Amino acid sequence: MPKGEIVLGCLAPHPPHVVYAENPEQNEPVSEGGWETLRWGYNRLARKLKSIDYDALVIFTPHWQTYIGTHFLGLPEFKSKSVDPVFPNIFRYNYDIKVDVDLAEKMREKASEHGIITKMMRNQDFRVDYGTITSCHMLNPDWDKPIVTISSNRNAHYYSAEVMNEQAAALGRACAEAIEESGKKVVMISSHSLSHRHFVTESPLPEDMSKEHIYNHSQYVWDMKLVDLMREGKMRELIDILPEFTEQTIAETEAGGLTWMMAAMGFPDYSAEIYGYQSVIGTGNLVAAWDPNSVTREIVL
Ligand code: 2X7
Ligand code: FE2
Repeated sequence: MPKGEIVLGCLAPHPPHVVYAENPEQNEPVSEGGWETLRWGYNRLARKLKSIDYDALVIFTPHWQTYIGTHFLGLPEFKSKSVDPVFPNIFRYNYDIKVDVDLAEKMREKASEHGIITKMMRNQDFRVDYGTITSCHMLNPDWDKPIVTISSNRNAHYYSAEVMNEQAAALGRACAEAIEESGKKVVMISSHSLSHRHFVTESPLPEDMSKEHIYNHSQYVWDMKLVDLMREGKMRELIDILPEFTEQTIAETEAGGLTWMMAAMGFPDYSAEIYGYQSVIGTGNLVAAWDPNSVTREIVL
């Protein structure tokens, strides 16, 4: 059997606003659009994914938080309605998700061998988080590939952002080994925003773009520093300064997703593809991808 490989890594933010703005049939609320810079970037990355041969999407999400170990979805199908607890007015999404349980089990096994506490989620009534649904919907609206969802163990809460970085990197290396042994072609997804200071009052019409703006200049400058490092292919340096970034911008990188994905991909030293950056309720959101194949790698923006 040929070795499995990671064929693409995606940074895929999950404000439910972008799904709301797309008006897919699965989501009950109806919008007049909004957040086009982010959505059009997502649409372009989704088109690239259509041109890539892969077996599964593996996603790490900050909105499935586990405090004892790292958990993996462990049943072939999860079907229910996901309601965002903060934004029930914009996200009530009917989902039917297929899981690559073999791959999930292999990742759990490898993580366990690396000393990480792990568990499979086998509760049929478990509600899949909106982070997973939003990022996967935007990258693959046809939902024609199975996924593996990995929870975020809250090391940053228990210990520090530095410990989070180390633990997430260990999990990333374990997942990369599992992918290699599985023989599968996998797309990795790190689902989160960058800087995360947000508005405390929602505008009467959520998609009123005259109200959407960056919340804090220092946070914006930090986000742009990260984008520069991504463009320059300095991912090891970026991950080294991530604890400081995370603390200063209360960023969603606190969950470990970006570190997990970069460690799994061997800390790329080539340029990331930048697809778009936009504020959603003041948070900084970047759509980006790392393509290990130099023939298909593009300068997008
Ligand atoms: O979870 C989120 C997020 N990360 C950013 C913006 C808005 C809502 O939800
Ligand atoms: Fe979030």
